[in-house]
Amino acid sequence: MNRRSRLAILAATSVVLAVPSTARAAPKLFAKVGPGFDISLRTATGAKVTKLKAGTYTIVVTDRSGDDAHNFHLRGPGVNKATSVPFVGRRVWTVTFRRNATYRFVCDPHELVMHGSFRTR
Ligand SMILES: [Cu+2]
Repeated sequence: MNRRSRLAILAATSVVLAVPSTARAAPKLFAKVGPGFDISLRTATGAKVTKLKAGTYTIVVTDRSGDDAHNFHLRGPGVNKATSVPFVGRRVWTVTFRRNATYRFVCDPHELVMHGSFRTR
């Protein structure tokens, strides 16, 4: 094997190694607002999110507020995403939570009674 083909093999190997062998889909969280004055963020098993590992998550937002005029607004370091108040339906967000931070979710028109938060580590 000459030097050039050895280099070509090395280059090809590097490209393969650059792709993580354990690439996984981002964990899913489920955000809900409405009907009524309920707002929540839960894991796939239905547990309320109070603590979370920093990282990238897929958030499935279900906004069923309709005539009650609610929205779902998630904010914190590096994150600021919201549905609009008239919106009814489903949105899928990809968000990255930083370490050692507090994230809050609220319904903007009723922030005092419709809110929640969690910490990351
Ligand atoms: Cu509201």
